[in-house]
Amino acid sequence: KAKHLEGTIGDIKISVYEGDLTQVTVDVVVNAANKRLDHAGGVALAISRAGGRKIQKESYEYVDKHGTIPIGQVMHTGAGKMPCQYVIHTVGPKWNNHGDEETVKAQLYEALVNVLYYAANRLKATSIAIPAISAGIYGVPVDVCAGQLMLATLKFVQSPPENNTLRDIRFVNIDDQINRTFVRIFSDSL
Ligand code: AR6
Repeated sequence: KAKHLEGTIGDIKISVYEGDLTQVTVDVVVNAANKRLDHAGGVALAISRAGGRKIQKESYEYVDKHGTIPIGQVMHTGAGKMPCQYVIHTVGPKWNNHGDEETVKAQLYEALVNVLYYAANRLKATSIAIPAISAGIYGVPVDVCAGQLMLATLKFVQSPPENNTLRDIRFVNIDDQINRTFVRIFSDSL
């Protein structure tokens, strides 16, 4: 089965591949955070370690000043020592806390829609790398996650903001099985 997928919709390239998000050379890397921006596990810990102390420090300063981040919302920090410029932190839903599958799906969709418009409008980013938000510790089934992230990407590429800068959207998964599921789900639309 394929491990790499690439397609173009309008003038935006979308790709899915296996890799370490902390090593990708893009403008923005997305973090699957919790509402306190406590980067203690999963991809959040990997990003926090790779970037250095600055990322956790800026994150706590933000929460001290503005409070916790609601599910589906976003903020950004610098990227420290990573090759990217910025980290957009978003809070995905937990699979078990809700019981309502449709709510979880809507929240995951909303999270990535917010990430993509924020990257384009606020950060004027040209490229972005995205993990399987909520599909690790938060327990959302990988196919459900991939489906919602695909729908959010389609929403963005079909109605990009005015003067859109974002041309390169990547889904980067460190886990081979998760990556293969993303390739399978995204191949329906790419
Ligand atoms: N590069 C790419 N993907 C990665 C990497 C990496 N370096 N490391 C892990 N993944 P998770 P969540 C994948 O658990 O479910 C944290 O503690 C991993 O295989 O990081 O949204 C936060 O602080 C999985 O597919 O995010 C929150 O408390 C995906 O990243 C909580 O976990 C997401 O898994 C958020 O849980």
